[in-house]
Formats: sequence, C-alpha cells, structure tokens
Amino acid sequence: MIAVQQKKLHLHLFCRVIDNYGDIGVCWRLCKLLQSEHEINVDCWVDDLASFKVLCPAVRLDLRRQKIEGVTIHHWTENQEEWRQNARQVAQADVVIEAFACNLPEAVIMAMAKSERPPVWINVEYLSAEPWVESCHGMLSAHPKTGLKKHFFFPGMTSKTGGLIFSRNFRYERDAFLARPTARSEFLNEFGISISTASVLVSLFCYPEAPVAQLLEAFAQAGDKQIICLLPVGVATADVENFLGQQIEVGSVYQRGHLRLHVLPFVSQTAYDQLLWCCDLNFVRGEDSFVRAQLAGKPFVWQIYPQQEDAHGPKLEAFLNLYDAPDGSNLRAIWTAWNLLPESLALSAECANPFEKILALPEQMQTHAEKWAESLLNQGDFASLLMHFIQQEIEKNSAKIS
Ligand code: TRH
Repeated sequence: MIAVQQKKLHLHLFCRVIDNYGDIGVCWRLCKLLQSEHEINVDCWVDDLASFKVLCPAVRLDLRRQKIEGVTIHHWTENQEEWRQNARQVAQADVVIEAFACNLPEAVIMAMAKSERPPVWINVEYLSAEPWVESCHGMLSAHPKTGLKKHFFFPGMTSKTGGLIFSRNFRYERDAFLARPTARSEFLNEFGISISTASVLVSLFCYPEAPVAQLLEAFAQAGDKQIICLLPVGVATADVENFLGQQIEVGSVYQRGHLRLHVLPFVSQTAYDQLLWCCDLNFVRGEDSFVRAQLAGKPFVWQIYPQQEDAHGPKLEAFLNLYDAPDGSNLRAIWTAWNLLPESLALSAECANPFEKILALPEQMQTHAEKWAESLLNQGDFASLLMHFIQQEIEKNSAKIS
C-alpha cells in the first residue's frame, strides 16, 4: 500500500502589539503549538519586535525575517512597496489569521481576493466570559469590498467556544512538577528564595492602577503568617517603592512586618507557568497570565485590562458568574476591590476590608481552582479546536472548487 503524504498546511498569522506584550504573548504561544503539535508551516508577522523580545529574548531587532523555534517571524512594517511584493505569497497560504481584529494589510486582502483558492481567513478574538461569545463563535462575515469570507474564532471557558491555549502535555508536566516534593524549592532556589512550610507564597503581576499599597499593607500586618511576595521587575514599581520608602531592584529582598518581598527578573513563559504552580495565590492580569493562572489550578486574583468608563466591569462580572466561587470566599468582594470597580463600595458592607480576607483564599479556593482547571483541560485546547475548524473550511472550499 502506498502511503499518501499529506501536504503540510501553510499559515500566516498577523499580530499588532498595541502598547503591551500581552497580545504577542497569546500569539506566540499559538504559533509555537500550531508548528510543533499540528505540523503547520507558520509565518508570524509582528509590528513591534522590541515588545516581542521581552517575551522571547532570541528575537533579533535588526532582522526583517528570522526563524525561532521553527516559526518564521517577520517584522510587519507599513512599507507599502514591500507589501506589494509580499502580498501574493501570503495569499497563497492555506490559512491567514488576523489576531484580535488587527486588520490585514490592504494589499494582502486584494491579493487574496484575486486568488483562485483564497486562504481560510480567521479572526482570532480576545478572551471573554460574556454569554454572547458562544453565539458569535465561528460566525461568518463577508468583507465589504471583496466579499471574502472571514470567520470569528473565540477562545473561551465553555464547550461552545474555542477553549484555551495549552499544549498536549500540559497536564502531565504540571502534575509531575506538583508531585515532585523538591520541585518548588529547586525552582525558588534559582532565584535565591528559601521558604518555610508556614509561609504563604504569592506572585504579584498587575497593572499600575491596582491598589498595591493597600495589599502590601495587609500582607505586612498579616497575623501569624509570613507572606512571601514575588514581584516581577517593572511591575507596580512606583507603588511598591512608595510603600517601602526605597528604590527596588531585581534580585533584592525587602522586609516589612510579616511581608517579605522578592523582586524577580522577567522569566520565560515556561518558567512563568512553574512560578504560578509554585505559589499558593497568584495575582494575574490581562489575558494570557489570567489563562495560565486558571490552568495552574491555584487560587488567583485577576486584574482585568482596564477600559474607559469601567467597560471592563461587565466582563469581570461575566467571569465571576461562570467561575461560581464557593459561598463565603469573599472572592467577588476581593476582585471588585482589586479592580477598583464601583461595585466594591456596595460590597464593602459584606466585607469591610477585602484585602484582609485575601489570605484566606488559598485555603478556601484551592479545591475549586483544581476542579475549574480540570474542566478547562477537558474541553480541549484552542489550537486543536482551531485546526479542526480550519480543516472543515478547507474541505468545504475544495468541494466547491472540484
Ligand atoms: O501584558 P498584558 O497586560 O496583556 C494584555 C492583554 O493581552 C490584553 O488582552 C491586551 O489588550 C493588552 O495586553 C494590551 O498581560 P498578559 O495578557 O497576562 O500577558 C503577559 C505575558 O507575559 C503572558 O504571556 C505571561 C508573560 N510573562 C512571562 O512570560 N514572564 C513573566 O515573568 C511575567 C510576569 C509574565
């Protein structure tokens, strides 16, 4: 019998980095998985290589094109002459992904419209727990000028969405790490951190708006526990320095009352996962660290990306409704206070100083966090669900042509 060799699919992904590295954080994870687990040839176009380099130090700022971990990375510039040359090559791909509605270059859309077999065009959307996401997942829209088909593909936390990004062996790696008695101390030792069993280990990744001083004060005053807080460099620096009354630097340790604060370097995405697995409680933000904290199966506090006029409030609320924390955990009061949402005033009647209650979360939320992670992992991973959707579209398009 002659084995039929399937042609490797070719995919181009476009990502604009607004003012942060979060969007490329999500896209880089996705590109690596599509390349390594689905055997796709992946070309990733990024407009801001410097932000990308924060996450992936191998990135070179002087190259227009480079290959890292099997993914071809291009510097996406506004040079229209270059686009006239590159557009045809992109239009010949099997799939084009536009991340977070970043708008493809006009020349690419025009080249796709001229192609006999245009690529499957997907817009990968931001993560949201709002109920409307389920009905918009997979939805089709026609490009107004060309009539080209574009599908919206949503990550999510329910079975009617595209799931979350994680590798096939994620569960195995996490569980093996958590089961190895020395894994935590070995990981922490690399940063010069030693802990006793009585201490509570907390990671703190947030936006500058978060009420960090209030939180650190609550940690410093914590009754009988020692709180070890791990702060990535560059996070909430002004607030932390004000609180400590001194400048902070990477690798240094600061003590105030029951609080011991370590300033960590920015670690790789793989090490950041391990950091989350080590901690009893994780403060996370935006999209990607929020997802990693959920998958870690550890209690967490989420600071959503702040938007004008508190537009992020309903999004936070939608997640809280889905997450359904056990009664008596004060999670809602703590999260709304951490996000400075107006509802926190109403909730303050129930929970006078939410930050004083934070240290109860590791115990109250651990079982729930494990179950939540399990349910997410059972829903299937984003890259696999996306590839299934793409294959179906390719088959439909081929059937139309033949
Ligand atoms: O950087 P962020 O604020 O990203 C956000 C969101 O993506 C949001 O949706 C978008 O609109 C906004 O940017 C502009 O936070 P996020 O999403 O958690 O991304 C941070 C990335 O950094 C994530 O991939 C985890 C990673 N990380 C490390 O790799 N090492 C570290 O030491 C730390 C602290 C983070």
